Amino acid sequence: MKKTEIELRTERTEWFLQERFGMFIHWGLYAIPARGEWVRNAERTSVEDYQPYFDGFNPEKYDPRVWAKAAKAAGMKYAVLTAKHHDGFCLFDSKLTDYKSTRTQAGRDLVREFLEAFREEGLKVGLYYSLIDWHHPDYPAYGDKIHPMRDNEAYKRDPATFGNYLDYMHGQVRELLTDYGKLDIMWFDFSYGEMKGEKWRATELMGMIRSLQPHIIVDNRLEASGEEGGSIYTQNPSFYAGDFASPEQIIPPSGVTDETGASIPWEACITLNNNWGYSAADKTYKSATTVIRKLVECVSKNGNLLLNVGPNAKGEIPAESLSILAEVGEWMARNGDSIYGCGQETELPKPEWGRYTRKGNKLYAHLFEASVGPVNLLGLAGKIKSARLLADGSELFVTRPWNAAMYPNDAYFNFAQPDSFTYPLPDER
Ligand code: FUL
Repeated sequence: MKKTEIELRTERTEWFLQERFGMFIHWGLYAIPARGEWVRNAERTSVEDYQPYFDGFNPEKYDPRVWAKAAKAAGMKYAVLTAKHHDGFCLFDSKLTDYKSTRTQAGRDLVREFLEAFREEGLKVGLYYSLIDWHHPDYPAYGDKIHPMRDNEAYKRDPATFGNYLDYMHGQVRELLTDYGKLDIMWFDFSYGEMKGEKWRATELMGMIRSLQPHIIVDNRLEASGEEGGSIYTQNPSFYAGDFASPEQIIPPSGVTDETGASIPWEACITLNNNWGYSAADKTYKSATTVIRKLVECVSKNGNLLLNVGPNAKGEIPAESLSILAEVGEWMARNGDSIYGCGQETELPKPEWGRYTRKGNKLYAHLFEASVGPVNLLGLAGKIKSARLLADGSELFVTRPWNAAMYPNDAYFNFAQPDSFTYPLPDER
């Protein structure tokens, strides 16, 4: 029998739901001005005034093997690089444009090198591709509410020529899916207002993608609009609605579900500071603890975390980011069992001290604070076979509350160190 779209999606996303943690990489010409990836739009820079960044692009320190090692050491299992962001600059050797890294001083196909290096480390690989293109002459007069580039001559042209842009965009996606081996994720960005779905010729595009790389998973932004931040899964099972929802800078309060309440694959993409692209001045880095808690929170709601780094103009991931990743990696090395292959615990009340993640009959308790008293395990009385500290395997003493008569269903333990614990439950429920 022919498989349904939902069944196919379930098959395609199986690895994705296991692996849970990936690296997002925003890199391009905007690393030179170092004021974030929207700089050209935010500062209303003309094509001509942006040209020096193309002319001066020479990331001598670019060694994606270093990036891949940092991602792997952080416990990440996949990575997504911006093959083209909104400024239109291509980090790959597209035959359809000269606005590409191979025509800069770098003279390198940055995407190809990224893919090779990350595959070499055993990571899955994805490419981000911007539907928006501020450089292409036929990228249109639509959408000026979101990116008012009207001062630019290119944006005053007849929108009828938009078809040329769509041919170009489809052609580049074809190149990426044909010339670069097996890709695991295609990450489109983004739809807005009326500009969604068939305005991108999405059915045709998805048809091509599925015929070239049937296993690839695609985000939902060919359809979910920018006003929604791509956050809202459209609940439309039409096949270009994508394989996973892509909430941005937010972890949805109760995960992402379809109209029946069933969990839908989702991935929160979150920055390490306040920018996607490199920003020299932005030092608002999250602590490793914050990052770990966000990861735990995502998994506790059946989601993934795609954590962003913005390499600089030389091609280096900022030192601040590297040190956070290293710290996250130390935690993952000890506690990764509570992340990989884990998902939501659906039956117990949400604990007041942190979060649960769950894998089969194992329940992982993530304490977000040092306990100064009993750690209450609501609803777990009589259900815990054994409890152990995940980091070193030592046993934890679980008992009934002193006022057990008042709380017949609950258990608790006393412990002073926040970390992850594992509780194998008596049987698979
Ligand atoms: C947004 C883009 O506009 C940002 O620059 C970034 O790429 C983020 C992941 O998606 O919609």
